[in-house]
Amino acid sequence: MQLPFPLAEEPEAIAHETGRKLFAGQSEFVKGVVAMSGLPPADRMEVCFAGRSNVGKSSLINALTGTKGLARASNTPGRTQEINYFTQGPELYLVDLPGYGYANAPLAVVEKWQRLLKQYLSGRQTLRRAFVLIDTRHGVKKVDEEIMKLLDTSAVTFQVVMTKADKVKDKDRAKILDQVREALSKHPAAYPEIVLTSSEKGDGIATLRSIIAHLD
Ligand SMILES: Nc1nc2c(ncn2[C@@H]2O[C@H](COP(=O)(O)OP(=O)(O)O)[C@@H](O)[C@H]2O)c(=O)[nH]1
Ligand SMILES: [Mg+2]
Repeated sequence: MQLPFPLAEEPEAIAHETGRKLFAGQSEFVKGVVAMSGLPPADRMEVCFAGRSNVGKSSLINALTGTKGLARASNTPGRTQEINYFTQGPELYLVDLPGYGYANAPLAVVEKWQRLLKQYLSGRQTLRRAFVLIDTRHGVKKVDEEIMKLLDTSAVTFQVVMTKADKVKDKDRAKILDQVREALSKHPAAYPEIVLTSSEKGDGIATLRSIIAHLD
């Protein structure tokens, strides 16, 4: 019997090549968006990345695009509350959502970006999938639950990407994965497959590229 929410398998040669090709194109920072009116034209497909601050989101975007320092723009103070757009070749936008879980952010700031996030997730026609990043050391936290609920109500399919897999010993990983699976089982918008990655070692990067390249 197959466990629910299995780990994504490495792509076969052809699928691997499709992913490689898509990400061989150039990546550039386009803009940081603070309101729906600032979104670039919806002229290509896009995927977005969400996760708690420090989960490894910038590192993952850099690893996917093979562009060191690309997503650093989104780390500069003042950029953290923006929806940051990157091109990946001419056919794809990679969208870096604001990191959540800053315990000390003022309520007004939190509410403002939650409103924008809600509008974005439910209103962006070309958004194909959201990737929710979860730290392999920590599993799903309460703030992750909140974004998953938001994705459920926005009817945007989301897929969990485990980050920093290199920091967790094989024997400890199974327990965390089970906690994640348990959490995902409560979310109708969860895609039934988990991607295990390490931006540091490159694990799972080709898999994620291939997954993105095969979204329709
Ligand atoms: N060991 C390890 N560290 C990572 C990995 N990904 C990110 N980090 C580290 O985690 C910290 C936060 O990463 P960053 O990408 O800036 O997180 P963000 O706040 O989610 O954008 C940095 O010190 C990274 O070097 C990984 O795959 N393995
Ligand atoms: Mg970042």
